[in-house]
Amino acid sequence: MTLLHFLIRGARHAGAWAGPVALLAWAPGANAVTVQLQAVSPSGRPLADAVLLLEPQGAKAPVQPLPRVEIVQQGRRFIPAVTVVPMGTKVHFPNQDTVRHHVYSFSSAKKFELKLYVGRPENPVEFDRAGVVVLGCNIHDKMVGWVLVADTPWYAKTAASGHATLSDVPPGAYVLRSWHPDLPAGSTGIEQPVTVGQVPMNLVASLPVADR
Ligand SMILES: [Cu+2]
Repeated sequence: MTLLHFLIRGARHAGAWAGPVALLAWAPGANAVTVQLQAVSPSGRPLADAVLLLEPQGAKAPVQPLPRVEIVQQGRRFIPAVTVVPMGTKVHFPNQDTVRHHVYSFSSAKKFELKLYVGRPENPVEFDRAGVVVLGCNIHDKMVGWVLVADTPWYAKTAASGHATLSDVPPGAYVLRSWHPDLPAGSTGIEQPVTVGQVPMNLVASLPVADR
């Protein structure tokens, strides 16, 4: 019996048969685990606003767009500065300043512009490709923000302590992709292979950002 046959038989016995073989790994699993992550600089300084993605090395897992996400313009800033969303999410860009903004991105993952506006633009922007989207404003050069578009359901942004938690991660082989705004422009993050087992685990992502 091949390994594949063994896996299918095992899944059938467990009542987890979910259709195509490629989706087997993502059938709801009782043995999914919690993964605790911390992002740090080379000297060990905790990094806030890092984005950590666990990307399956095999078949992709389906992602569910989030229903309501906003990136506010306030005080001539994007708030939050870093946003991570699953692919397909529509993001609103309400301007709460009295000055007009002209939000745009030239990034390959999403090119768009919201021409000079105040208040709430009628239409949200759909982020339909995975990658790093850099936000700017045509009027205010110093305004910068980032949208990380995830092609995996296991994504998180670190808190001030550098920590983040991913829940319900099925055991398997992954790439941990770690990104932070202080990485060189154009970086899509640092990749490291990771194996998730049957028990909760802790991972540290060391990011080559300059220490301030
Ligand atoms: Cu502006």
